[in-house]
Amino acid sequence: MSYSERVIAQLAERYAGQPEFVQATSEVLGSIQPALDRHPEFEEAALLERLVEPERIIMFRVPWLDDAGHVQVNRGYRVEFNSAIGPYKGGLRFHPSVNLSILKFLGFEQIFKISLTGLPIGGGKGGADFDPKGKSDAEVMRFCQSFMTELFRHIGADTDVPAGDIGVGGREIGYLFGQYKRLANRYEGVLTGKGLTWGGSLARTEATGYGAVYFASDVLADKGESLDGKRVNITGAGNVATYAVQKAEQLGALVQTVSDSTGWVYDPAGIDVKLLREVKEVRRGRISEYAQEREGSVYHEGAGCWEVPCDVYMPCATQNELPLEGAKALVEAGCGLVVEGANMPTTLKATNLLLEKGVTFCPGKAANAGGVAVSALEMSQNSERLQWTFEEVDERLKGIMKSIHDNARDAADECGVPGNYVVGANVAGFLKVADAMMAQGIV
Ligand code: NDP
Ligand code: 2IT
Repeated sequence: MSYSERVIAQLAERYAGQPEFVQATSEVLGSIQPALDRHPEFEEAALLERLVEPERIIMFRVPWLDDAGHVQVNRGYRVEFNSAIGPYKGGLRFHPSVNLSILKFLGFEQIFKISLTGLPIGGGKGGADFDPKGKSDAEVMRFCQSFMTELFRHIGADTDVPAGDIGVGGREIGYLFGQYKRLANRYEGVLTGKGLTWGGSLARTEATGYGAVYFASDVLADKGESLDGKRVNITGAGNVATYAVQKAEQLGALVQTVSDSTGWVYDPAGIDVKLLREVKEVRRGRISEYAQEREGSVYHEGAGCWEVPCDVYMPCATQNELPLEGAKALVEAGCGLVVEGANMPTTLKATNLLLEKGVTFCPGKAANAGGVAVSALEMSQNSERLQWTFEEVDERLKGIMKSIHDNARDAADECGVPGNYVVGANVAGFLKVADAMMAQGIV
């Protein structure tokens, strides 16, 4: 048994109750053996055994009062996974499905994603099993204040810098920041994704979606192609999906689909971003409202964006949303490129099928790194108390995505698996963290 296989087996046994965490760790460890072969010293230092255990996990009670005056209680978490290359950094997710398995998988992915950006930050993730859907602004505010009342003692601009993720956008970051400032009596860049009048960075809202599309463009450019005229299917209708749609359309693509947790929309004329933002960002409505208001578009219940033939598929909603049957449909319809905007949206079986059939597959830890990269740029702007222009941030984002792409491509070549961005991203991300951990001793 190889070193990575042994650690994967230990994890599967120890964390049998944490399937998403086992999935994410198996995917990474299962692809870095070529790098481990070149570095036998890693095994002697039990590097993988240390890498898969979070440095610290904080779990706490979040009590709050709903509008009817009833007491509600949720579970809050922060997984401070790895600080080898900088302060913990990663989003907060508010969704009823949140549990330790999901946050550990997200925190683990975050370590390598951040390493790939080349920026000096570490990996973490947090959140709560709170559902912001259907709650009033006042309820969301009371929840955020209670959540931060515990979290504030564990975070800081040089310690741990949370941001948004599913269910946490500008509104939630505002309430969280307000409560942090009140408790800590410090105005510092402790959260990213802040509003533009109080320390936020231009282009942070757009960064993840734009970055994923820049990554797709970089992959296509290597093949002498571009997004111009390509049929693109996007899933999700939140922060990542919306700005992926916008950038893909700006680059000449026809974006045919978007979705939410209730259903999906096919719009043969191309998704109207203005209407999408009105329905999702302003009204916080359902995607079915888009279809009701947009002539020629069709609404379907459930999941199924893969049913519409496309050239490029970009899952931008949530983990394991693209199952094997979806991957089969994509292959049969001739889709050549899958770019993950979400974290681990493709199941392991679906990923393996796509790779086997020669579909170019870009894993989230490379393709969606634009969000956290611009978060790190927001931290830089906060430190120097300046705000850069949209164009400056966007140019840096493009440059970072290109360098992630090139590093992942080159690492895949070095491992003898050209075009395999899964191996390339995992190896390139891993080696930098491993080097830092080795230098810092057994900690
Ligand atoms: P949002 O909350 O803005 O949007 C999430 C979207 O995904 C919504 O359309 C939501 O539908 C859908 N969704 C959520 N959960 C499920 C589910 N269980 N089944 C089906 N659909 C679901 O989140 P983001 O756009 O910020 O995040 C999307 C993905 O991108 C996540 O995987 C996140 O981790 C990842 N990501 C986000 C980054 C960021 O900067 N925001 C950075 C990098 C990655 P509904 O409204 O019906 O719940
Ligand atoms: O998954 C992610 O990279 C995010 N949710 C963004 C994290 C961040 O710190 O901006």
